[in-house]
Amino acid sequence: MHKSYQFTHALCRAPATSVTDGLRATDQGDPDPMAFAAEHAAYVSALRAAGCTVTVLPADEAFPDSVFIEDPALVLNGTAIVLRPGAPSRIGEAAALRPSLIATMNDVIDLETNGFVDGGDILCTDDRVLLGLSARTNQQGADDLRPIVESLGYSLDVLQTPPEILHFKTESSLLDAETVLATPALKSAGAFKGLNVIETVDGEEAAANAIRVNDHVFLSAGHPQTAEKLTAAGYSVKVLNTSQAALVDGGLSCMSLRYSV
Ligand code: CIR
Repeated sequence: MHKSYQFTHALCRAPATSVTDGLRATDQGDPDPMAFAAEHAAYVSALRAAGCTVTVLPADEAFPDSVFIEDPALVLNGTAIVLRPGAPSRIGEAAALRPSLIATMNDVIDLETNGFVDGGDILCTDDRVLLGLSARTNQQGADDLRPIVESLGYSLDVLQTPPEILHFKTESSLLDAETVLATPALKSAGAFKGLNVIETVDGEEAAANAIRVNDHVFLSAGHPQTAEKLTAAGYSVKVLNTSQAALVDGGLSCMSLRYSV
């Protein structure tokens, strides 16, 4: 059992109509809530088709970015760690999510810190947690997360995400127990020691926010050469539309917490 990509369950949150106020680095227009809902429903269907029992929490209008449920929590071995998101408008998402984590996970641990950690900055293998420092995740958060991660049987590597990248996993994802998909920029930052790296094709950097779910790699649409590269490497690629999420800097990994109980 590869706990880093084999999952029985996933937890999602329906997009709020307030997602039109979602954070973004560059404004390319607001997402359309109806189109986002359809995109999200297709994503949930794909998780179910890949073998996950999916719980979809109701939209939380108080938090425009709450569809990106990966950021306020991390799940390791069925234990949820309630994180402390680094964007002021998102910090309250952790407390809002906590009761649902208690209802669904084996155990819940609170990250007690004055620092910050976003789940989007964390990539897990079967026994390693790679944490990228970013505008959302700082050293204090990393230091306070360390004992929790180690108590759950993982090592923690703290890395520096290049400043132009929102989250560590904006530009990387796990493909199997030893292999990641990453942009050349993140690879050359030296983040993936001990792992094989497949690079996204030039111009297709946004493909790096993929997810491996059981037998499939979910890849966002519009990246045909990277899809071909992954198929040639033996992965079963499932292409999903993420055009609405992309307008607010979100992608495939951000929209679920994948876990096994
Ligand atoms: C944000 O800026 O926080 C959201 N608009 C996007 C979060 C994407 N999450 C992720 O990469 N894990």
